[in-house]
Amino acid sequence: MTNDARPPLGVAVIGTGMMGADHVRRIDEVISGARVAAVADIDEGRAKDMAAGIHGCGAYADPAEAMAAPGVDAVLIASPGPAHEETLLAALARDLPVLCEKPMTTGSESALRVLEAELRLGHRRIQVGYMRRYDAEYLQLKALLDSGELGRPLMLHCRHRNVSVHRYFTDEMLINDSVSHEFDAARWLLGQEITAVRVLRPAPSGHAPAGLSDPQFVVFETDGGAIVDVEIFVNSGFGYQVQTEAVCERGTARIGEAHGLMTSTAGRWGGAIAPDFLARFAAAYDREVQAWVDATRRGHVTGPGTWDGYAVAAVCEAGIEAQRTGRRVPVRMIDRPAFPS
Ligand code: ISE
Repeated sequence: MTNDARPPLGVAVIGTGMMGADHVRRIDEVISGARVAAVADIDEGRAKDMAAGIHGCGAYADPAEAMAAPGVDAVLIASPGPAHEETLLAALARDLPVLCEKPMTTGSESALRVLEAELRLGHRRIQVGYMRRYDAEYLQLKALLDSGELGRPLMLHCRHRNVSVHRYFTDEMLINDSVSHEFDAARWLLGQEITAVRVLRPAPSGHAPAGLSDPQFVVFETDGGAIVDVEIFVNSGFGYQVQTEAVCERGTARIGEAHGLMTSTAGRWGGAIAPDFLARFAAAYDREVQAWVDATRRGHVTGPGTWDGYAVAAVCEAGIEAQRTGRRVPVRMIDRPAFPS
């Protein structure tokens, strides 16, 4: 509880699928300083069902109507990626602060249009939902690397494993939906931009759906001379694991080992592996949305922004070309513009 006398931030949540519904619950039940003022979903019935349980919450099929609804001060976008550009541009036209789930948009050209619209507005408005930046272990690793205690980071070894994905999951989605997290996290951890990407593919697992090459091994270079490798395995079958090891000049550091409760019984020892990203990153999502609400109420944007959304989109494009051609593909992106704070 806080003694904050200011009215809560009224949030319009756009998209009430798995992620949107989780954020509605989070704003309604977990975090402070905000309330769900409106929800929008292409399936209006679903929006109505969600709004029914929340005092003073309107339900809409059209995101623009939800953004214009009474009491809306800010927008959380959790609709499918292809719908993001239109909603983001509409939010900027209304000068509303936004937290947008990744991907910011699908493709670097549309990401650039959003970035330029924000630059024209003259102040930052958009935060992109790269929640790993709010995970306690990622924050510890970032602080350690920034402190210089281990010397210069030379390499990151990353593993990203899901239990399973739906059968329509494609090779491109493996880059855009999954490895995009490591693209952002590596840029943030190292404070460097990614310059080239390569993708290697072992013979696919027998559990991979037809047409999907799973697992894959993505290797990328940065402008600071570091190398990052990512094993992406989206049908691992056993749990959700996200791990990173940083190899530095004077030592190494690892996160994501999930040393929670350990039991020893019946001749075995062990713990549990999270089933999915909502469970594994629950605290990170809570911290992310709380930080966004707090910063927004102070009139700031503090998290990853449109430059990060654009840079990751450009790296994803190089990654998809590398997947298709088997070659090392340089990342093509504009120079970073001067951003208003
Ligand atoms: C999903 O879209 C996510 O964002 C998850 O964090 C990631 O682990 C998963 O592979 C993606 O499909």
